[in-house]
Amino acid sequence: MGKMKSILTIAGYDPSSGAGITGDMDTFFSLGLHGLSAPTCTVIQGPQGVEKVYSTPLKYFREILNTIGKGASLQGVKIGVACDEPYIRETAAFLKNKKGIPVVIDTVFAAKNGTQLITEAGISALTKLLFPMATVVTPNLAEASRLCGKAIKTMSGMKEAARSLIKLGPKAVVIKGGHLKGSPIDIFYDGKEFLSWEKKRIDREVHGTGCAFSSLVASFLVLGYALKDAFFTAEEQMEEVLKASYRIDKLGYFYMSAGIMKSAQADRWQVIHGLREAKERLLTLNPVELIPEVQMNVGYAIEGAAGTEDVAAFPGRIGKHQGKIQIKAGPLFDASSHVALMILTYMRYYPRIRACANVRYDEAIVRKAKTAKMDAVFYDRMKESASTKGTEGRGLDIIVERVLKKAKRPLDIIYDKGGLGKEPMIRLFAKNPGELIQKMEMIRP
Ligand code: PXL
Repeated sequence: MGKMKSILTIAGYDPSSGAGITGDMDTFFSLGLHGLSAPTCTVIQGPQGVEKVYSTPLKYFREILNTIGKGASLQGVKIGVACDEPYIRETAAFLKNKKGIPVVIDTVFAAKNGTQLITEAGISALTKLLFPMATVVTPNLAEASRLCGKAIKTMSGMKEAARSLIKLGPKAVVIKGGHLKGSPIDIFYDGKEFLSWEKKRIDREVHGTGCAFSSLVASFLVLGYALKDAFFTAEEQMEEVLKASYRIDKLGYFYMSAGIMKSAQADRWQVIHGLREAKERLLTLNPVELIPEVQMNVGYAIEGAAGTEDVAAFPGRIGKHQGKIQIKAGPLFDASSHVALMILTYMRYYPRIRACANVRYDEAIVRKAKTAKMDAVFYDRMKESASTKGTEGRGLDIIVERVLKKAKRPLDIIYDKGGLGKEPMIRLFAKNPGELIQKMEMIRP
């Protein structure tokens, strides 16, 4: 793999993984950067907010910086909660030996509930010692107001603040206007031009947004983006991650994670990719003998699927025409309720088994499966009570449920010989579509 780019966050430790170091790591790793950290303090908190703050013994903090400074070649630094003057002095000394790499300072002064996260002496040391070394500083309206000594409430006030903050030494200033009346707008100023980004207002309190934004800016700078591009790209990415924010308890703040968001996106791609490969294999192998009257479908669910929206299949199903397998469209998510419900039911018992296809019933096919040592269990639909027949899709997952519950082991095949007005059917299960197709080849008459 070669050498990985590394970025250091000097910030507070949030045990709930929303803000600070734990949040910053999530951002760094999600963008393919290796994250290192030096905690200035531990902020005791959960989704209900900050309770207490304990600063890191200065000696520990110094030793962490010394060791990291000697051992790792860093490509960027992000600073969050700076805590107090001594930590800022150590940080400034550390940065003196790291000239030329981007330094993003998120001026964190207080938590949402008002708990102070930096001392007055700290604020003054931050601006005097660290602002001149900064590539970007990212105050919100309250922090910019505190730094400029007057309340900022309007866009022209924000611009005036940016002009005065740039004089303190950073190459660029981003003022976050999330609490502006009317549209929330962030502005960027590099001493030459103003840029702005109008944000979408969201109706939830998300913890750690400031940390995530500044980590994104720092990460994009490490990745080689120009200042303006880092600003815009961080804003775009924030919008995405905020949309995917979630709660970790019934009440309290929402959390956000670029890592979780990206892993979900990657999972969905992997599922689509698996089904595309299956589609190619099916077209090549052309197992028309396995297509039932009602046609076939092949479904594949993401890890931890919660509903049919997490299961992909082929819309309009897989049929045959003039001796050839015909796949009309897809794969797509939420494209089949039958196969999807069977997979979701199966996954409640065996979460690793995420693929299913329905196959034409034939005694010879079941015999071949058994000869190949597949575990096939018969379900008698004739014995079904009227109450479970219900709608088509529902019946099938109840079959899966009943058979697995009784079998107490994962099965390759659950089949039935039909019922009133129901075509007999074989349901084939596997970990993934590749394994599913292998099984189809094994049972093909
Ligand atoms: O969101 C500001 C912030 C930053 N860093 C840490 C925090 C908080 C707020 O709680 O705990 C460590």
